[in-house]
Amino acid sequence: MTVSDPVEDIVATISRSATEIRQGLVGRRGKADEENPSGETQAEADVWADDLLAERLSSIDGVSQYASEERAEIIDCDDDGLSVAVDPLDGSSNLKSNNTMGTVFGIYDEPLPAPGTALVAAGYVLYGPITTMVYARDGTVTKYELTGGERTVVEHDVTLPDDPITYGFGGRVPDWPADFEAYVREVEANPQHKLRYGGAMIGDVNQVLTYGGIFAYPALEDSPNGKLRLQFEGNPIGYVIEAAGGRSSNGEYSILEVEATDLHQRVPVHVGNTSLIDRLEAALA
Ligand code: FDP
Repeated sequence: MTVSDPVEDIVATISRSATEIRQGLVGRRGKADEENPSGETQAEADVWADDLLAERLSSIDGVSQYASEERAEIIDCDDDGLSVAVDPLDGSSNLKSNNTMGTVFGIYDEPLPAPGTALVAAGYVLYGPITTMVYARDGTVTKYELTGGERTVVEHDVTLPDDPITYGFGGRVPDWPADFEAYVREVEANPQHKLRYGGAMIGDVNQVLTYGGIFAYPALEDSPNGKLRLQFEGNPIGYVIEAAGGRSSNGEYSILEVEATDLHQRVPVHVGNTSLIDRLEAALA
């Protein structure tokens, strides 16, 4: 008898849906007439991918809640069990220019909003030249290629390379606080470091996971919590990077330790090699 594993059911559903989501982007690159709960204009594809994932994930046995960056309210399901938080199309501004985007997910064993310490698994799909999935569970990160509903392991036990290479920082430079800007100048001064910034968190984080380095969407002068959302972006990415041997930080301590007070709350996000995040926290102290 096979024992059901709701975490695996959720991940399998997202990986099967990813090929469809990718194909469904064609013809859905325009703007929807709506704003998301954070006040950003939604793309048609944002709304469509959210509806598709909401329907499929909320009907899985063992899922008690579905929440997404694209909808104000949590969907409460009949079952007791896990809460799934999704950013259906992270970096959807890149639809217009046809650049990389992704789907981010976090699976929590507490009702939302929940801290990152309640995550039991998290990961993301990257719609690059190849569709890949990176998924962390029990301290191990695995990378897959996704084709036509199939998920094939391409790397077991993914870890951050020891020598960091890439860096990418969001927000307008004039809006960066002075201590963060001074830290960036220090990172840039290292001749081994290269700028890689594509404007979709998930693409930029995937560069860091591949080459080592740091990605941040920091606190800004007029938005002290930055732009990215704790439940849908900060926590899942922090969980993946920490499982891969790196660190996450809100500028002071692990993102996973940040108190969750609101479903759509924002958090400054810094993730990458331990040496770079330790130095960042010292620079911002
Ligand atoms: P997008 O608005 O295109 O969905 O949180 C979403 C996000 O993209 C991140 O993926 C990305 O890192 C960031 O916003 C880019 O923000 P800017 O528009 O400020 O560059």
